[in-house]
Amino acid sequence: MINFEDRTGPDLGADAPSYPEWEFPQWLAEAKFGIFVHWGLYSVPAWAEVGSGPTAVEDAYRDHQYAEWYANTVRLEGSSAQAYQRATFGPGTSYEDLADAWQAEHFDAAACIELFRQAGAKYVVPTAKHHDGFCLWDTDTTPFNSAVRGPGRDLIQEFATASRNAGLKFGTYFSGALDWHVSDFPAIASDPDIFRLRRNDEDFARYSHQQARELVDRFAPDLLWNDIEWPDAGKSGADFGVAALFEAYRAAVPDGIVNDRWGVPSHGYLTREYSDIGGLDGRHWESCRGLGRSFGVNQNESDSELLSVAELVRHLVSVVSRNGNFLLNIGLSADGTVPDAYRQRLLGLGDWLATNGAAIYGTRPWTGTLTPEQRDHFAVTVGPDATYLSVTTPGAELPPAPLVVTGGVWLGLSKNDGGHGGSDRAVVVPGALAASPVAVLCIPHPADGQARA
Ligand code: FUL
Repeated sequence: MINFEDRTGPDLGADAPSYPEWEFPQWLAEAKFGIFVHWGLYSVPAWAEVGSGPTAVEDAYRDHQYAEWYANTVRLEGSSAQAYQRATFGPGTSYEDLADAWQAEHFDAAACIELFRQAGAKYVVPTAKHHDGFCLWDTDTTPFNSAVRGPGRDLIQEFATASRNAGLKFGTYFSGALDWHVSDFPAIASDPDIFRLRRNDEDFARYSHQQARELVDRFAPDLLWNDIEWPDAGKSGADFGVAALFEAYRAAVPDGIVNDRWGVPSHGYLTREYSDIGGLDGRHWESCRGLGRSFGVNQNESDSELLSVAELVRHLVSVVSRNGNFLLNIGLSADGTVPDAYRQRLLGLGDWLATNGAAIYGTRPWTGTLTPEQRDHFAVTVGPDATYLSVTTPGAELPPAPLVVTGGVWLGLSKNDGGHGGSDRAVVVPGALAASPVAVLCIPHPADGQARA
């Protein structure tokens, strides 16, 4: 998995531009949970392999599990996606021909955002342009966009308006340095290929800059979620560079924020995809993943391959307890609807958050000590008035054995110390917690109002 914070671009020495210091905005620190939306031409085939375990990198791309990578996967000789494309759409039909087959006929942005709001999300980040180069807004830069082809609508405008009407923050995903529409290069077959084969020239840097500026100028996104870095020619101080884009963005959205995938030495916050940041080192980060193993909807994924509601909740509390946000991806069907299996998970998570949201929103991580074993079973978050202990034991809703937590924060709870003694300890006994998908123990802070962690 690529860690983008390690990729800071060419050493430009004295010519390196200066970048703003990013402050993680209060709204995002409090939000904790957002919805990523991957939706595009790839939602028409909605097809990818469903993997069953680790695969060698060189094979992983031919059998890519990300349905949004379909345009690349079909170009890899011998891939099953290529066979599927020929069998389904006929020999000679290209990926880009699918632009006219994508109708989005049942897409109702307000209904879709209302579902995300019910799930408890506080921000929404749809793909404005993924690696296939198809733009979901009415851009002046290319006719390869959803207002001209396929749906005939400015989908990003619809998402932005609906999100803000529902009181949710709105961000945009943008594939900064990978665009298969404007670039004619061999199919990507490995992680190193991504950076070796992408375009880095000035023309392309100008193109990316113009598109990203349109997003900033037209939608003022609260969050700019860039992917696969930026073309190298745009990492200088040129007026079409990242630094100039950041400056314009700062001016347009003073409390906006960027992620870490720009390939320059400036990271708003760190991202992790299907992986986690283990310890607590005070940095803000965001975990993103789909319900299954793909971001784009994948017809080959069955219900049993998706996270259950309990697993979703466990992931959320675990990430939040380690200073992270959770950006849960929902792939929309080509017609613009949310698949039923996803809807069911979203509503289940929303039910849990409606009861237990105090353990999530506006909290900060507990800085006391849990042993590694305790960490396997519990996540602890601290709100203004109480500390929350969520039971995250996989496969079981209750801790397998009594747990003693030390550190003073449990003072208010030490009624049942199970013989362990000590007024600064609480013992949580199996059965003491109610088993809803993930049980939460609320430990009010002492009346003096002092948070204890
Ligand atoms: C990755 C992309 O290649 C995936 O398709 C997806 O968009 C994910 C969030 O970022 O880098």
